Amino acid sequence: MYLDIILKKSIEEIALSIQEIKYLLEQTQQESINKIFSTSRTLRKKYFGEKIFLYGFVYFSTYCKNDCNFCFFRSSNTKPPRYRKSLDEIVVTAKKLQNSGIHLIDLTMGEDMYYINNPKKLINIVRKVKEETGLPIMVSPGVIQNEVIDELIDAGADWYALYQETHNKILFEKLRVNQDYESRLNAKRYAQRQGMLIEEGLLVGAGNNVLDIIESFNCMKKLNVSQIRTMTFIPQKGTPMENWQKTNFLSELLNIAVMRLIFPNLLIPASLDVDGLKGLEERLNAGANVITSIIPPNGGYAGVANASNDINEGYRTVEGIQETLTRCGLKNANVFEYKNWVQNQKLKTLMEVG
Ligand code: SAM
Ligand code: MD0
Ligand code: SF4
Repeated sequence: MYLDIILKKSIEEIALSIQEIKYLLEQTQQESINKIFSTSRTLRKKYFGEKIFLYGFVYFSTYCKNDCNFCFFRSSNTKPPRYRKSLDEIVVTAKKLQNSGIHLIDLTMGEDMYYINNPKKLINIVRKVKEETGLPIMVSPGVIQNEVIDELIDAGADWYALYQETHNKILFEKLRVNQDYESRLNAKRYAQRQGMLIEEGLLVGAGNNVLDIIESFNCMKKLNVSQIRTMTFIPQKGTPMENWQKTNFLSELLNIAVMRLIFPNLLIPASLDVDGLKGLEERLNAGANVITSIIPPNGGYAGVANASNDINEGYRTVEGIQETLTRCGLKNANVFEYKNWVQNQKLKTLMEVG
């Protein structure tokens, strides 16, 4: 059977053709999908054992100058909670997350003019969180100047997360209105050459078709990224895409699994932001090995795709996810294992990108 041949090639880590990847992404029969997921789990196990990495999410400013059509926090939306947390609050939150057992702090903001005009303030947040926690840090500040990237690295940032959403330029312009495709890519490339790890991300259910997705996988390969994600578009109140047809999560799940087949040794998140705790098990079973968007309850912090879902209930916490991990036969990694992975990946990437 064609599917079995493709999966055997994957297990042997032989590169798949475009036709083969397309075939995988187009599967609709549960039996075939289960086989793909099971192969993906086998490859995850080969590289990561039962260990899952955990990322704390600190959305410290929800102000944004951009007007992405898919995003709740786009500048012209009047509905989202707008806040800008103080340095002290951010540090306290990061410590709280650290004590709960996460392995990385993801410091995320909208493209907030306050920080764009005062990059020192952003750099200071990173420096302080690094000093106080010693944890690996990811920054997700949107597109920033090269000089700011340099200083963020100096302050202790390890990762730069910046998602293209699509690698179809026409669709990019529809989603990230008035933003430059190449500048976004170049910011990632620059950060990587300076020694940061980079994360690339795809949005599905907002216009990407199967061929676009395959093109994205190609670009991820060329970019030599270390973490890759797919999130399903969640329609947001008060935005132009508010009434967009809501899709199920099958395409995201298949993407997670197929990304694992193509990039078996990379980090692939299951985001709690898309479908909360209830969606975690299926994302882990599809082959994800990182859980992102762990948010402390009652801190007044928002998520991105699901701004408030499951947060104050305490479901998006290290404690909240344990039952699911156990059910999946998985466990929390420890922070040394994560730091090691990051260190090795930095060396490997620097050698490859020269
Ligand atoms: N403002 C920065 C930026 O855009 O790069 C950092 C925020 S980043 C965490 C926002 C990411 O969340 C987007 O790149 C997108 O992939 C995802 N996202 C935003 N709105 C979403 C939605 N409605 N549904 C699913 N994912 C969404
Ligand atoms: C997440 N809401 O992990 C976060 C966000 C930004 N680096 C990550 C999209 O789902
Ligand atoms: Fe702003 Fe990021 Fe939302 Fe776009 S995705 S509107 S840049 S917060």
